[in-house]
Amino acid sequence: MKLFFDDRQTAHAPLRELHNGDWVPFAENVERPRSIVAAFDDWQPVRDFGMEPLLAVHDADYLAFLERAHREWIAAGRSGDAIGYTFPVVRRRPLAFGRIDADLGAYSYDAGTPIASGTWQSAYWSAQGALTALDHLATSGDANAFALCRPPGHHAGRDYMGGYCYLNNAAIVARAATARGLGPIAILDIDYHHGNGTQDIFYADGDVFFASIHADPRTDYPFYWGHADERGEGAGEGATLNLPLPRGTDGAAYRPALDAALAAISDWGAKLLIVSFGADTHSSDPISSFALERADYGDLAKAIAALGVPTLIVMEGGYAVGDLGRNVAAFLEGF
Ligand code: OKP
Ligand code: ZN
Repeated sequence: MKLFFDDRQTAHAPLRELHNGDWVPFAENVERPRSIVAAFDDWQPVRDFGMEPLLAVHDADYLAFLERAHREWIAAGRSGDAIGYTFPVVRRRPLAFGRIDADLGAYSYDAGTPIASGTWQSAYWSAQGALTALDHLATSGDANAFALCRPPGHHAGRDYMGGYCYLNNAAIVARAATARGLGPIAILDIDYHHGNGTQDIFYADGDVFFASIHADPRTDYPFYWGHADERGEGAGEGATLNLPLPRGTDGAAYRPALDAALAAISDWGAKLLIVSFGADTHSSDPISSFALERADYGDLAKAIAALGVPTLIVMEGGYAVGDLGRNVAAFLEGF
């Protein structure tokens, strides 16, 4: 399987995040991609597909904000990472008056997604890596490809960041694939956390099927999305499938949910599968509470590969940096 990564994805290095009312080291750190890079010998270069595929998913105003936000933070006399503190969740109006603290709140739904000096550069190349992997899949005849996306993407929506995510890599490649006539497309999100940004982008869209297996949002981030009764709306009614599982879920308990998601994807008639893969389902993950083991990842991959559908894997979470590279390798080797 061909693997795609660009070193500019390590420019993003926020120092800390707000966690349970205190400052802690930023969990989505550069040791993550380094651990995954070290687990494989051969990486392919990332190509630049420009802004157009990003604009097919995200608002132009939001992208412009991401690009300038850290410069404005510094211009306002601040140091360190840009983090908002006021979130206009009540009757938000599209006000724009150039105040960095107002913009940080308007374009995010949490305070755990800081913007550092290298954030835009890394998010941009993370998305380009996914697009390069898609291009490879579409032109090589290979059955699968892997984009080491970092920062991750599945919590980012059309005009908001959140959950360590800025650009929704899975959504960007799904739209690009649809534009290339590679559909019908299904996205299978097997990160520990619900992919609320991806779900939101395609919620009323009948062209892309979204299935997610994740920790029950009644106990886990992002709380407000990912409940089993969320099934899509309008033209997208029935094209969203949420399979929440309790804390403590191990490989055996995970498997029926995976089989249900794969059956739904097969029924949908998907011709291209995008997997949002998070290794934060592992028993050793410091911020998550499932109990999958390394050997389980090979089994999941084999079940996914048995669909017989070309598959593009994009990296989402996974924070046990000591195990991360080997866990990702176990998953990819299963294909
Ligand atoms: C991103 B991905 C405070 C809580 C914030 C956010 C979790 C984001 C997970 N530290 N936690 O889905 O792995
Ligand atoms: Zn996650």
